[in-house]
Amino acid sequence: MHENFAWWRFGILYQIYPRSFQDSNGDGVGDLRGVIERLPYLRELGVDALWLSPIFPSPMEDFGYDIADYTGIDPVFGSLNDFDALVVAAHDLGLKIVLDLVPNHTSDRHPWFIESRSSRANAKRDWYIWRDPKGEGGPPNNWLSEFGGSTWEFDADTGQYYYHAFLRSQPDLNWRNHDVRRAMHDVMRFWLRRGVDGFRVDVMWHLIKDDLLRDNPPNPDFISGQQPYQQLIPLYSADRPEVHEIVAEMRRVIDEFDDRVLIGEIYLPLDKLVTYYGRDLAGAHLPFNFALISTPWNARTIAKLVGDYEAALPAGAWPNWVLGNHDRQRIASRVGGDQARIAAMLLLTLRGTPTLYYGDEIGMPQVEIRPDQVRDPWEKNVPGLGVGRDGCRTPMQWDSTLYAGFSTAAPWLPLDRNFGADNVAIERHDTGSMLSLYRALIRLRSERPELALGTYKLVSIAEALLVFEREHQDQRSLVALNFGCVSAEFDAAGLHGQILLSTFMDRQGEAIPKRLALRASEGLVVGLLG
Ligand code: TEU
Repeated sequence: MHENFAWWRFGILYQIYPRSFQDSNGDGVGDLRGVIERLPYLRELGVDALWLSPIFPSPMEDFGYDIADYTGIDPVFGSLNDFDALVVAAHDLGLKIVLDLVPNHTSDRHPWFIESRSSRANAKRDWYIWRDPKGEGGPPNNWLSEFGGSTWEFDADTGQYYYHAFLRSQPDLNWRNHDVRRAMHDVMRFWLRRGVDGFRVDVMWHLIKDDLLRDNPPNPDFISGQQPYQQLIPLYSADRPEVHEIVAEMRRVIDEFDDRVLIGEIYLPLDKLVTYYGRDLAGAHLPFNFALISTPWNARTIAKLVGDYEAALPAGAWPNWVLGNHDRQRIASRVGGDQARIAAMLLLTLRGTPTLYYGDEIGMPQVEIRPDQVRDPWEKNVPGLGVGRDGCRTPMQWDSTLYAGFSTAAPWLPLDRNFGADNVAIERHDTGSMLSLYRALIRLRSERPELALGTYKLVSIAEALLVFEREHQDQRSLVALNFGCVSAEFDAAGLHGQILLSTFMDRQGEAIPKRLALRASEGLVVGLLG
């Protein structure tokens, strides 16, 4: 299919954190058979593609982001047969499957690393980043791990340090080594041949490091109380110029197959982020745009963000937007209930592919985790700084039964205490619920091509009211979002049309008057005539 019409442009991605979506075998942890059981729900919701966080064999020290075998399935999730069954069942329903590729690091139990650390002379020694101690001893440079502490771990048996950007049990692969590249390309082909529709590539901007391993400079803006990692600017340890060659090579593997997508997980400022589309757009199709997650929630900053992003995009590059993921605070808790509805309307009416995080469509909150319930290794390494990610990874709330319909056993992470009221079974029958809003937005987006594919134009920002327009082949929609907690008005003189959707689900069909009034925290999509 020609890329201008590719599914990942007009479609909607839905991220599943497999440990927490649906347990089918009563061990309190979600699995692939569980995902299969819930496919009809996803179909009904109206999303187009599922991205699964890692499901490969893993000691689970970072819950699957520490992989011990790239071409298997961890028994906690099922088997390769279950995976094949999932691909068939999803495709039968018209849903695509995107896998998580974690090429930056393996688990320290991966056979490649076990070989690599066995001796300096081992053929796989150079597959990881090994260095002698500096001077009298001590780590080779000052780089810090994202998860706390040094990035260098000393291996007494061979007298050298190895590099790990994350946990010490997650040694980084050496992407300067071409055998590593070839091996990872073969991993990609293995899954692409099995029918997967693409990859989300973990920490894409970390893949290659400075060849001279120069020290990172201190961060002059560091404030005590921030995560220790932020003491330095990761100038030499990430986002190196050579990374683009690696991404382009991955893209060539993707292009060996029809209609597949390459998505990059990249936390960088917009100007750097957009370089990951690659020269001549031969890089990632969608470098994830996480800016909505970190931008202060008000009309002005959001309008500026959208404008800056639109302006930064290279010609022909397709935008995308993300509101949440398994690493960040849930949107419902960050902005509050009614503003989470504004966020939903924004996500699904901006120009670009939206990614939904499981549970956000029912308004799941950041769940409070007691110290004795903490599972996240990052929180365990640097406690008390608020980095814990367990609260956004809690079990999906399906119904009001003992374990929320997620499992027949106590789940691996606690359920939110309000799950009895906030769940799929209840919200499905409530025409004013968050779930009904998401479904209506998704339906509208599929019915109105301007919402999926049209141009974006800022119309006005007045106080807390953001208004923009989307247009495609003479069909236009106006989106008005009230970020404030008082009512607001928009001068609609000369405009004709009707309300297609309110975030409160109650004004559909109203003709628009000369002055369009919005309640506190209300968002509207208006279909314009003429
Ligand atoms: O996440 C990387 C990540 O989210 C952060 O470490 C990020 O670098 C930082 O917040 C930037 O501000 C990916 C996965 O999503 C995460 O779950 C893994 O733990 C991590 O990589 C290691 O694989």
